[in-house]
Amino acid sequence: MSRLFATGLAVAALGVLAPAVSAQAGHADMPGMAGMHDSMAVMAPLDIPHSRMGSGTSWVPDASAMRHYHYQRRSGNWMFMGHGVVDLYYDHQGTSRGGNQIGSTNWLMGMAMGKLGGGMLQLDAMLSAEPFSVGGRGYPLLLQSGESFRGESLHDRQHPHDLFMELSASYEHALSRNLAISLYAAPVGEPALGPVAFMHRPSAQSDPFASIAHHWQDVTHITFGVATVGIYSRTMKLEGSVFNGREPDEDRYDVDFRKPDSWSARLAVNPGTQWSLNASYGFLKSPEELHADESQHRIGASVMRTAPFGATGEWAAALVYGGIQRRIAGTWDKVQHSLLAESNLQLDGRNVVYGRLTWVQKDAEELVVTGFPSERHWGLTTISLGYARELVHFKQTAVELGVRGEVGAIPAELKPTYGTRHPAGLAVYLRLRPMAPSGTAMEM
Ligand SMILES: [Cu+2]
Repeated sequence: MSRLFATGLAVAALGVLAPAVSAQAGHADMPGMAGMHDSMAVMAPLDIPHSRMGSGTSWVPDASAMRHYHYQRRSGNWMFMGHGVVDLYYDHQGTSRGGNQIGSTNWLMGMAMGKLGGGMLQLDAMLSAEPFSVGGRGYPLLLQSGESFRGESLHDRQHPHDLFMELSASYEHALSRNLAISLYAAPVGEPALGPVAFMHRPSAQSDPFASIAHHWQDVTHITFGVATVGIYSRTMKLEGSVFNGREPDEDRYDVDFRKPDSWSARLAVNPGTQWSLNASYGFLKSPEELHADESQHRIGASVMRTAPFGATGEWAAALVYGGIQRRIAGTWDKVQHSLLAESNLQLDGRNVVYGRLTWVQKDAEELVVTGFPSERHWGLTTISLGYARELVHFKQTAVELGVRGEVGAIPAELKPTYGTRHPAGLAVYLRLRPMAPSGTAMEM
């Protein structure tokens, strides 16, 4: 009951956000869009469009449509934007390791951008009601793993996001016509590591659920204590971060500070408006509370493309690699690899089809499978497909009905555990999010 109540609160929050901002600035009408682009061009160094902003300090292709609400004061010095997604789902995951749940995955984000000292100051706050609306044990998702609940490793469940997903401040300033610097400080935020987190990844935007490689690729998007320095041109950005390497604990309402003991570096390249590539490396000191003596090397690389589709549609795709190497009892273990291919096809203003193919190596301990040495590992493959249709929209908010299925292919050794070599799950959901700005991709 409290889960439904929390979902109601999240919907209400989105409902308040939408009319409050969209009443001030018509998102869909062209004069509004043009006005926004002009003033933002003045604000952002090197004329880099705001559509390039991903999660944290990451980049996505410029051509990616931004589903958001915006509001700009007449003075033009400050601009406010709101993003958000609220899903109400019924999730059924098969086998004895699955489960059924009604709940809500959701996040809301407010951003403020202003001119300061010849540069641009940006303040971001991103919140999620998932600690209430999903619950501490997370939602059923076969073959998923990572983080903990009641002191035990979670498996076949996706943990909820923390109440505070991001609280950050960044400042960007041009050094010359072709070069600028950026500074990012966040009590809760994302270091320059890995691909764009899935909430902000154009190819993952319609999927209410995480990939089973989340902990191999983009899990550091909630990090408690991050400082990042970057230098960039119009097409390239090099960044370095120092941060607290410990993942969020199971108390989802607090901010878990520790001293900055980890670091990362990332190179991003945007050659043209439709592409974005990046590669990163990170050293994480003691990321897991349940394995406090272990550290990790993390390597990541991704290629993203967003292109117009038809008159009003958009096709966003991504290929993501993530690898983890653990140091266990003083020696570096084998690298565990993961690979993901993802696609989001917005056919028109109303219909979207999306899919994801994931392959990841997980070990017996991670999956909590008994009868094998803990380091025994397997390659797991899943494919998920989804379709959503916009039923109605009010103000600038779209209400969509969607269905999402996922089926796995696992080695014979795991068959006794799952009872099948093809564990499968299905979810139906109602989704609220800002409307697709039809034609934006064409404008770019
Ligand atoms: Cu996450």
